[in-house]
Parts: sequence; C-alpha cells; structure tokens
Amino acid sequence: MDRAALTRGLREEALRLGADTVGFAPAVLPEPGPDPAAYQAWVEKGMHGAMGYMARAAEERPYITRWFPPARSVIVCAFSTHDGKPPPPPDPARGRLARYARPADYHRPLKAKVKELLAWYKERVPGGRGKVFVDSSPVLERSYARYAGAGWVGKNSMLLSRKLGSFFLIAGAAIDAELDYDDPVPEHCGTCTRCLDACPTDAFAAPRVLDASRCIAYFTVELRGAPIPEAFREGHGDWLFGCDVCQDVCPWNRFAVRSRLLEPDLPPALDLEEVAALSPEAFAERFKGTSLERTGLQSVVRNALLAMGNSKDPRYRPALERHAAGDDPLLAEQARWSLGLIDSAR
Ligand code: B12
Repeated sequence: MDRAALTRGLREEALRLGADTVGFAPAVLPEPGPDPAAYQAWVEKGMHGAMGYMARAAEERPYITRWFPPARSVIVCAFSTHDGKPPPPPDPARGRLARYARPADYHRPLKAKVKELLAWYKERVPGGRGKVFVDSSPVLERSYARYAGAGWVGKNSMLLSRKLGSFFLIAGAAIDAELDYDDPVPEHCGTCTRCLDACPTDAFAAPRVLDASRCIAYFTVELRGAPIPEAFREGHGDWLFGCDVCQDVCPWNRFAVRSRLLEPDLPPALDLEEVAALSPEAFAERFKGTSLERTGLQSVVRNALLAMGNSKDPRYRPALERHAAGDDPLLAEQARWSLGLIDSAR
C-alpha cells in the first residue's frame, strides 16, 4: 500500500471509529521546536508537584522514539468529551465534576478504538508494528498533537481547535511507517487572556505554562493522601473532581462539538452530603468504572468537605462535625478547616 493510500485509509478508519479529528506527525520532527525545553523547564521548576512519574521520564517524554524505537509516524486522534449542554448553574448543594470525568473512565474505551486502528494498519502492512498511547504513557501528547495539526496550544495550555474547542481527549499510536503529514495549525488566541485571568488559584506561570502544583485539577485528582495546601483552598470553590474553569471561559468552546463516543454516566455535579457519607463499599459501587474510582474515596471525600466549607452554608455542620471527630486525620483536618470557614461567615 503506498504512502498516500495508507494515510487516507488511516484517516477514514479513525473517523469511522469515532475520532472527531485525526492528524499525522513525523515521529522525529524536522526541527525540535520549543517543547522539549518547555517540558524540561517545567519539571526543573517543580511544576509537576507530587506527580513524581512526570519527572522520572523527563528526558524520554518529548521524544516518542525513546518509548517506541521503531516509530516513524505518530497518529493523533481527538475525541470530544462535550455533551452539548452548558455548564450547570452554581448550586450550594452540589460539587462540580469536570466534563472529562463524567463518562466512564476514558482510558479503556479510547485505547480500544486506537487498538482497532492499529489492527487495521497491521492488516494492510504485513509485519507492521505500532504502540498505542492514551494519557498514561510517557509521551508528550499535546506536543505531537500540535505537530499533527490537531490544534494549537492555547494560553491555558490546552490543545484547542476551531472545530472542537478544547473539550476533547487525545489518544493515538506510534507506527513504523512513513505517512503524509499534516501541517500544524496557526495559533488563534490573539490578545485574549480570559483563561489566565479566570484561574481561581492563579496557576498559570505564563501563557501556555501551567504550574500544576497550583492547579485545582491537580489537587482534586492527582494529590492523594495529602491535604490540599491552605493557600489554595478557598480558590477551589465547589470543584469535586477536576476543574474546567480555564476551558469554560474560552470563547472557542462555544463551538465545542458533542461527543459521538463518550456519553456522560455521571451528572455535572454531585450532592455533597451524599458524597461525604459514602462508605468504601458504596463508593466502589457508585463510581465503578469512572475516573473517580482511580482517585479513590479519601480524596473525593476530602474534596467534598472542602467544597462544603467554601459554600459557607451551615447546613453542612453535621456532616463536617462527623468527619472532624472521625478517625481519618486527613479528613478530620479538612472538616475542621471547613467548619472554621462556615463559622467565620456567620
Ligand atoms: C500531567 C497532566 C496533567 C497535570 C498538568 C497539566 C499541564 N498543563 O501540564 C494536571 C493534573 C494539572 C492536568 C490537568 C488537566 N488535564 Co491533563 N494531562 C497530563 C499529562 C499526563 C501530561 C501533561 C504534560 O506533559 N505536562 C507538562 C507540560 C510542560 O506539557 P504540556 O502542558 O502538554 O505542554 C507542552 C506543549 O504545550 C508545549 N508547547 C507548545 N508550544 C509552546 C509554546 C510555548 C511558549 C511554551 C512555553 C510551551 C509550548 O510545551 C509543552 C511541552 O511539549 C497529559 C497526557 C500526556 N501523556 O501528555 C494529560 C492531558 C494534557 N490532560 C488532559 C486534560 C483533559 C486535563 C484537564 C482538562 C482535566 C480537567 N478538566 O480537570 C486539566 C487541564 C489543565 C490544563 N489547563 O492543562 C488532556 C488534554 C487534552 C487537550 N485538549 O489539551 C491530556 C492530553 C490527556 C489526554 N490524553 O487527553 N493534567
């Protein structure tokens, strides 16, 4: 199969499988671009916080051939996570979930789709090899996605496209054949700084540079077994899992396309009292197969107790007092802090 036919076939197959966008980049870029240096600086400044795995693969991550040496091309697919509805209005009874966390955990379904694409490739190219990545592999996905023309890196560091906005996930594969490559798309943020201005914890060190150690998404999803630092607690508002503030304010997200693949399993916001009262068994049952399951009960309850405090609503006193007197010191400390905030608002 010649290169043009292979490229065309892979594109058609990826779209048939449910990708909203597909693009192709060379595995070894003709010119290095800003990405390896930006990544190195990010790690050296400790912006990865407690995500030790981000620092461990620091030299390898920007170069996909270190992860899969036979790689010649990178196939990048984007899958929308938008349900076509606006964000929920504020409700003191509930804590919000980021959009990507509402469907079933995306790792498995997206990996399955890209594996099907790889199977298509292997059928057409006997002896062809490839390797799938979805989030957790040491691959700098947004960098390859940008070179594959799937979007530009917005000031909020999200990959953004005119077609999809930024509410999409990336999944792809490195393969050992040459393809016809897409051109990167120009940047369309212009003078807009809405995302930088809106971040409640001031997490952007500069446009395109997110200090994860200040980000609500990092605290609520990745920071496990530890308290959320006090300096950032009030900025958290009602986020229970992830955060979409820097995307919700982005004008390009007015054009977000409804997902064809990822239907929400969870509502946009959850009842805080219900979450704070979950037993390990009830948590396992309620959130089985969702992204919340990975983060675990303790973190999700910690986040709910913080959201209760930030609501400053005295209705939460009984739930908070229960945790303040409970035997988990992490949750007890968060509950005491939240009670203090509620008391100070009286
Ligand atoms: C660690 C991680 C996080 C961390 C840190 C995020 C961050 N901004 O670095 C935390 C936990 C905070 C996080 C949060 C979220 N994440 Co996350 N995360 C990752 C992960 C695993 C690695 C990202 C990484 O390498 N960060 C290091 C920084 C330095 O790299 P980078 O942000 O990708 O930026 C590169 C380019 O932008 C490039 N660059 C290009 N041009 C330019 C120009 C200049 C001037 C500069 C300086 C840099 C630059 O520089 C960097 C190096 O290449 C990726 C999956 C993956 N394997 O790549 C998902 C990923 C980035 N996350 C994703 C998502 C969906 C989210 C959230 C939206 C979830 C949520 N709603 O809560 C938030 C968004 C926060 C945000 N504004 O970025 C998606 C993003 C999809 C998209 N449309 O961009 C990814 C790709 C997962 C996936 N497979 O879909 N995430």
